[in-house]
Amino acid sequence: MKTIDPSLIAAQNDKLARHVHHDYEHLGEQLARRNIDIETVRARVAAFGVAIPSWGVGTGGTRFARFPGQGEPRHVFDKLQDCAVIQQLGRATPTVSLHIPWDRCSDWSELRQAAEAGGLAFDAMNSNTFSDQPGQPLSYKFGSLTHVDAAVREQAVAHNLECIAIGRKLGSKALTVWIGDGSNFPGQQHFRRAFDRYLDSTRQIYAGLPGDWRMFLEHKICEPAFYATVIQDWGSSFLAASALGPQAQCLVDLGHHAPNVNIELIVARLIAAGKLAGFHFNDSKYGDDDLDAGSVSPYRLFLVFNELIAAEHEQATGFDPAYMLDQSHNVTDPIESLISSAAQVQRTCAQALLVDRAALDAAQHANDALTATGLLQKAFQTDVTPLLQRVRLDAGGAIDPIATYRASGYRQRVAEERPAVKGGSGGIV
Ligand code: RM4
Ligand code: MN
Ligand code: MN
Repeated sequence: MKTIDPSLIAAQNDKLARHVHHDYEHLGEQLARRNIDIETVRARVAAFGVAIPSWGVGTGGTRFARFPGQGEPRHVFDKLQDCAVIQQLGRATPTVSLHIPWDRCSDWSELRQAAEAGGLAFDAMNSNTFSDQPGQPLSYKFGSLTHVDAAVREQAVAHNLECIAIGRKLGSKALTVWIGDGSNFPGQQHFRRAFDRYLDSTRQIYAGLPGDWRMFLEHKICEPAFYATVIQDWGSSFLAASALGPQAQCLVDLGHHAPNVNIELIVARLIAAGKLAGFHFNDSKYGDDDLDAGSVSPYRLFLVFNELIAAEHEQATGFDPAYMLDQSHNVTDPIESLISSAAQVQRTCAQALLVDRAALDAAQHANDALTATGLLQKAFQTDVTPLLQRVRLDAGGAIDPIATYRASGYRQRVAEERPAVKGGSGGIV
């Protein structure tokens, strides 16, 4: 697999390594004064990983248009190669989350080998019953797992079972189910019956889940159903996950909520119930904008991580969230966006590790709101850049991954090998 020449990474790192060690030492001293051991934080951050969505390495697009970039991946092998570059430089993305049928291929064992060669493994499998594929017998125009016609539901169930079968070949351990089912007009759909049909269909999928797999139910407030969506919020998702059983949990995509919804509170509730599956990280201003994680509201992301690190600290039962990015890159090189977004998520994890949990407990017990909130801000405002740089350097990545990527000429190289294909690989809408 042709990725970046390691000697280029080493040469780029050599220019910066001295400063990184110096800055790291300085940060270590500052943290020591706060009774924080930087080595402990570094080890935890080094173990943190977030999955790359295979669809994220292609240019996304909106409902209006898609403006493809140079060297777009033509198929899943190209996508894996791009993911390998992201991991090689950033060292925060050891896994890839596939989307079927966008990532269909004729030889899954070859794909597994390609992933291993690129230092990657497979995260959750994603099914797609929100669009019709060429040659598909029945349409999902009016729904899939909740369709009024049992034959359409059967087709959608079978597709999900096939995703599990593919995932087993790849070493995946989870299936993410997001459906666009719902209604665009009041009265169009019988709410309770549609939800019952969802339960009936997902029970059949759940029954096909291997014992060591999890099923992630992803909710979304609206789009494509703009009046009512069957699994529109964490409440519906939680009801379904509870009805299905312990292997079913609720996945939180940050963009799938109404503006201003307190997502960290939802996260806390799901943790308490042992039902937090994990995340699709992205950022938004208005809706499911799929902007780069932490690009608009980094403090909101921090508050989510504050809940996660608190749960880890308190050893909450059944707490094992899966982390994935889910973004649509329209105006940037997707590789650059994914490297920097993964680093942003990793940064936020590091910041949340700096919260003085004992002091926060004390402030909460004393009803000292200002001290409590100040403790969160203090952690959030700490510049952990040297720590992230050290983590990358130690793992063989690039201290400055974007600069190294640009210096490598990778995009220009693949542009020559990958001629532009009109209407190529699917993006996010
Ligand atoms: C949806 C949802 C799913 C993603 C699709 C492409 O809005 O976020 O997770 O697979 O977009
Ligand atoms: Mn998502
Ligand atoms: Mn989405």
